Amino acid sequence: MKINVVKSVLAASDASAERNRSTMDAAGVLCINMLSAPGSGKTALLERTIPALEPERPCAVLVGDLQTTRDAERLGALGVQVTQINTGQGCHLSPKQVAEGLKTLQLDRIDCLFIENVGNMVCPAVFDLGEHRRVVLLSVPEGDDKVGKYPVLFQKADAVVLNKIDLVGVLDYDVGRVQDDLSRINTRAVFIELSAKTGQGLEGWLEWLAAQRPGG
Ligand SMILES: Nc1nc2c(ncn2[C@@H]2O[C@H](COP(=O)(O)OP(=O)(O)OP(=O)(O)O)[C@@H](O)[C@H]2O)c(=O)[nH]1
Ligand SMILES: [Mg+2]
Repeated sequence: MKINVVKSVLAASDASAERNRSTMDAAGVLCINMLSAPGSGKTALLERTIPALEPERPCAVLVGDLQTTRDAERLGALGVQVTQINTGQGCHLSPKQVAEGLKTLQLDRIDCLFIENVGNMVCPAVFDLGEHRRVVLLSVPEGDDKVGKYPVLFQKADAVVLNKIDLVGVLDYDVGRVQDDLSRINTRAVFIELSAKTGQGLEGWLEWLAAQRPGG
């Protein structure tokens, strides 16, 4: 009897992610995949983070958006290596796109690679890109119900960053509700509150980053 097996798209994708991880391990690069809804402040947080890490920990960024090089222009202004990946209609970055992106970077010149994923709370969650750490951003204007509504995004997070805390009072945001929902989904993730705009809480984020090493 002949049995046809269709191999999982995700299995092929995971193999590609492992190759990316090996490439970065060999270069001693820590890779952080940043995921969130559009506009949560991924680029704004990187604009704060990269100058705080450089030059001791040289950085690069792969940034995914459907169209435009706007984020690459913002991040390139920091003087670091940046490659924009335009996904066209794609709602997430794939490990193959990241592999192509890696070829454009001089990995031997960096310690830390940030991947800014396409803003989307659903699809990016299921794709391992070969990162060492996964950071999920939330932001106050999105509302305090999102962890409960989009649990898959948070399940594999190593850190959950609540951004735009400068707006907590204005928008009656219940941080306790978010932490409550998170405690039911992921007890491992560190929860960091900050404002990429004012810089409030940034030190907690930088301390967490400083403690991360590839493979560690
Ligand atoms: N009030 C406030 N606004 C912020 C903060 N962080 C970012 N913003 C604003 O939020 C908007 C979106 O920020 P981005 O950094 O572009 O968000 P993003 O997650 O990179 O967006 P995409 O790449 O489109 O998914 C910008 O207008 C920022 O100025 C913050 O801490 N407080
Ligand atoms: Mg962005």
